[in-house]
Amino acid sequence: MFSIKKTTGAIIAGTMLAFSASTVAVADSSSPIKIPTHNWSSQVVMAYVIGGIFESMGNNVEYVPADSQAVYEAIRIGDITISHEVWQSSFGKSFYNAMAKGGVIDAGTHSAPTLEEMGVPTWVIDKGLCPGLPNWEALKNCSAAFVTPDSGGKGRWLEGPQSWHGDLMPTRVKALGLGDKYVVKFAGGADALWADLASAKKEGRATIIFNWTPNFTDAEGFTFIEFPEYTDGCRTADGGDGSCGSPKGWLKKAANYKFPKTHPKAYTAYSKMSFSTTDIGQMAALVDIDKLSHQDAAKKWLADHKDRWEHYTK
Ligand code: TMO
Repeated sequence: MFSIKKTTGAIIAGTMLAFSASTVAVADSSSPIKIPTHNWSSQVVMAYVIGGIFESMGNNVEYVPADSQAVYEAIRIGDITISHEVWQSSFGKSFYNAMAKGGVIDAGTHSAPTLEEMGVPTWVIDKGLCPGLPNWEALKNCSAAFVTPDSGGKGRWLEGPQSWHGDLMPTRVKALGLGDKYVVKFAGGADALWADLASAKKEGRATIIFNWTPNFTDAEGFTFIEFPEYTDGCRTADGGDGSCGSPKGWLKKAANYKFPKTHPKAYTAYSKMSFSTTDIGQMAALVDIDKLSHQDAAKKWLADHKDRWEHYTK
């Protein structure tokens, strides 16, 4: 529109100044918006998707590999600008702890509901390898079906990397009275979960793994085990005995509190961004099924789904 600098005349300039301070958007800072990357596919692809959206608006971005729990403190102190996949079950506590200290803001919620839970490929149920699933109590009678060479004769729960949510699952196994029958093993990375799904299918072997939705596995048939319902405070970290499942949760977006001031246009777009179960499943599948790199997956997703994001930039 106009800038204060181009305005001549002291009285007009004064009027303009008062007016522009509250109503005319200032340009975004050219300093990079720092976006974290973690260790599961949709998060990394979405980092490049959101970075690509910011770049399309003229912003500079930088990608920072980060631990998925420590990232909230990094955002709080301004080392990282955003976290675009705040999964309630794994990260809700770290997010709210950082918010309570000051410096992190809630920038809204994606439309996708989430679940992060132990489960089985649906064919395990169809084949009757553990009758009574998905009710968790069925596990008491079929641990033998889940024995692996490294599980010491107990049924194995293949958990994700310990960085996601610490001892949540070993604690749950004990709290549910399953400790004599099951042992939790941590996967080195998400790829080890998908490799186990593939080999179990090939071998016709039952397996229990940690998984989540939205994910590429939504399309293939994966059934989450139904544990005793999550309630606020049921986990040991929140004072409970830990004998509960994961929440049917939200997926939020976090930001450093200065982001709306330093990059008002990018922040406005970010605050409007809302990805669906379909969007996020596609982002994961482009890497985990189609084997694209995260960057190429993001480029393809942005090119193929302009209708899903261009309106955020306007
Ligand atoms: C945070 N995660 C989606 C891996 O559960």
